[in-house]
Amino acid sequence: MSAPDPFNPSPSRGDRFTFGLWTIGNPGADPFGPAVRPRISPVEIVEGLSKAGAWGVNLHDNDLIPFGASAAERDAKVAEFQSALRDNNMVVPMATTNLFSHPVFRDGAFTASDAKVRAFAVRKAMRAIELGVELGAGTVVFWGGREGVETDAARDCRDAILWYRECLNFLSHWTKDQGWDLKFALEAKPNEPRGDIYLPTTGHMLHFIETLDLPKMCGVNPEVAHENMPGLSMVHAVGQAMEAGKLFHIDLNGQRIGRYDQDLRFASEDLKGAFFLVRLLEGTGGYEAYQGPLHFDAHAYRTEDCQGVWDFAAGCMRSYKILAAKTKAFDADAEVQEIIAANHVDPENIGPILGKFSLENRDALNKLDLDPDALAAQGHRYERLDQLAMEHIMGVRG
Ligand code: DIG
Ligand code: MN
Ligand code: MN
Repeated sequence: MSAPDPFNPSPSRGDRFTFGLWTIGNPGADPFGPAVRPRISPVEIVEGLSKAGAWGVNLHDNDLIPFGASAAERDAKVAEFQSALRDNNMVVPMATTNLFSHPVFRDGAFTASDAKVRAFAVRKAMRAIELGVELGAGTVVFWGGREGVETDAARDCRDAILWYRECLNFLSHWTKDQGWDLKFALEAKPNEPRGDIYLPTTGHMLHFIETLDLPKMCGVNPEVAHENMPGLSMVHAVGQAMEAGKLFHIDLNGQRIGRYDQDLRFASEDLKGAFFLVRLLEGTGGYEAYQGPLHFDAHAYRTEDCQGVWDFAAGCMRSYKILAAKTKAFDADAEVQEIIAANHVDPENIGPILGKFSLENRDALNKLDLDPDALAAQGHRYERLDQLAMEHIMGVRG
């Protein structure tokens, strides 16, 4: 008989948790060994996630429709999937295209040097977007897993960026021409499976979006593992995306810095990073909360059987909810508020002077009495503040 659960954050539809068919359906193969468990089918995934309290499922086209399937096979698969969604009160918030498995994409998809491959990739994406719309998806993610090189002798990276832009522009205009109000969310990753992947971080994607014909319909889909692999902060990537109004989707998982893309259970590695990420998403620190799907792009350890896969899914959602409660307590903690307030000071209302240049503000700035030695002597009590955060995370302060 297990001990009573001191924290029972059972997930529900209102939490907006989603998983990809490819995550729960991952049979545990890796580059060094074959599948270790049966592949859980899309219908069983819908049923199991609904029971577990998730809100929806996401998919690549080929997670549901085998590559090269006939129109009749496609329609039958879609019909079966749609009835499972209805029967289990589940939705499909996001759809994406597999532009990385088939050997046709061995030299890239939107950035392949062969224009025929780029055309094939765009056409495949169009079919996947049609599938997404049919399933009710509002967001289309683009992860360019093969958009890269092992040798820069292959092509000038400026050609690759130009072709990437052309393909996304074509798809954006086509989507608008279809009358669909969809969001495109671009997902960055620095490498793997390519030696270097173009547009390797969320920051690169945020700039690239501004060079597109229809930047308003494009945002980002940052992934914890992909920002952490090169040692970058997911919190800062997501914060910058939110500040720009471009956090259209998010891939939550766990990752150890400097390793291959582990796609581990959410918060199972960098717990402190997960705490501050959840704080951003929940908006407990003051800014508006993220309203989109909370998607777990992760998979269970290869050691697991099918029950272990469901343990993995429950763990992702449970850890998110536990951290959400902890960030709420942290930001409601009077001592936390006191230390933060003591550092965010502007008794002489200098902010507006810096907020907008004018000759008047220039003169006001020059007149300010600023003593660098007095300012330098100021301590910030971040040791105590971070200890408070850690004690909330460790569960000794609540
Ligand atoms: C990998 O992180 C990628 C693919 O799984 C998928 O295209 C995308 C959607 O979340 N993430
Ligand atoms: Mn990943
Ligand atoms: Mn991802």
